[in-house]
Amino acid sequence: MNTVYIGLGANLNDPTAQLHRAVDALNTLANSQLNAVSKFYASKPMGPQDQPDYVNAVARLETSLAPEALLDALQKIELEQGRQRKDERWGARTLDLDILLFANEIINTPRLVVPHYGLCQREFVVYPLLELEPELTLPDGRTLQSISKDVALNNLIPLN
Ligand code: ROI
Repeated sequence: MNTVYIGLGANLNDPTAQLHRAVDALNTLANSQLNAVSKFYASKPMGPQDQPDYVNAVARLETSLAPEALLDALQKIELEQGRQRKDERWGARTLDLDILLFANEIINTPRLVVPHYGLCQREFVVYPLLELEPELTLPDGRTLQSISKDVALNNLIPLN
């Protein structure tokens, strides 16, 4: 089994309900055990500002799925929750599930880059992850603590 962290985000169609549904779906994922979910956080949109605020969270999963099999499963959940893949980059979405970390692996394939490229810049990823894993060290040896010092909270607000 590998420990995996997944970023959850939504800003359309009742984002909090979308995240609850996604947590339910992660709970029933094959060959996997969901064992922690951060608080839900309200966050300001990164990218185009003419879209609603987001709700974000991070989940921790133990899984025996291979990385791309996990990606397939997450994309299936996104589609089941009405995600429409558009050409527009950084637009509003009903649900986004990102593999942030997969064990201590560094993955670079056409479909999957892990650690997730936004992991070290995005307050809505760094702080929920820090809530779950205050002692986390990334595959490159940096600590999440040290990374968080350079990431402004930017109005990130815990909702629960
Ligand atoms: N902004 C916030 N606050 N949260 C997200 O999950 C998020 N996801 C995205 C973009 C459009 C980059 N902005 C976001 O994909």
